[in-house]
Amino acid sequence: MLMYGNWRSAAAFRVRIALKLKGIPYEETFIDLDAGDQHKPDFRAINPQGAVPALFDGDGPPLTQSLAILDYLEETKGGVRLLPEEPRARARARSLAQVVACDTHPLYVPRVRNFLMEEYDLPRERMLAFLRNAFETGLRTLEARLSREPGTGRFCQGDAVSHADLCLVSLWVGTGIFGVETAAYPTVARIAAECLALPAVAEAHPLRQPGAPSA
Ligand SMILES: N[C@@H](CCC(=O)N[C@@H](CS)C(=O)NCC(=O)O)C(=O)O
Repeated sequence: MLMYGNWRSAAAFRVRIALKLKGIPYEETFIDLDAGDQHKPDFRAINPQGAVPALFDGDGPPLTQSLAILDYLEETKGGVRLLPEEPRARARARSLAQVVACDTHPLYVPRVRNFLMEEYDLPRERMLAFLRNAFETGLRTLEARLSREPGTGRFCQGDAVSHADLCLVSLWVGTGIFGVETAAYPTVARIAAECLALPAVAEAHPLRQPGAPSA
């Protein structure tokens, strides 16, 4: 498989973890989002949205949108299962995943950050305040749910890793990258630590990818 990604991309991180957990070999081509490579015609031909990840599996057209890719891998590949069988547990794992991937992450991607600074003349500090509010809103929701709902176990849904954890840890790592305060989210922190202790997650970590800064 060939994935177009970026070291810092939370969405690419989620897919990278799933590929590693399932033992699927892949290569990654890095798209420099800071340099605007996502807007170049060559990449727009792959994903007209101008966003990573995009994943090629064999000769078919590229797969895009991390949650759709995670579902595709779950439905077509063997290896570790990343969604529970039981329908309610599965719905809960997906619901937690969507809190991150649908309602939180879209608020701090480069196109939004750049738009705020370029179109609204927001100084960088105010843009970062917007970004941190997005993180905090998502983290508060996760903390409230994970600390109270009986479905929570070692991981977000019971004791097995699921799409919810891939999303949670992708958000968590972003708190370090963007300097978001995390003391108020102990349950999220505990589950993120469980995820980061897994070799597949550690190998997929943004800071371990080519192009990443050393810390
Ligand atoms: N909902 C999409 C988000 C994709 C996305 O926005 N990726 C970011 C990096 S995490 C990106 O490539 N952004 C480019 C830009 O905003 O210009 C997914 O989960 O795959």
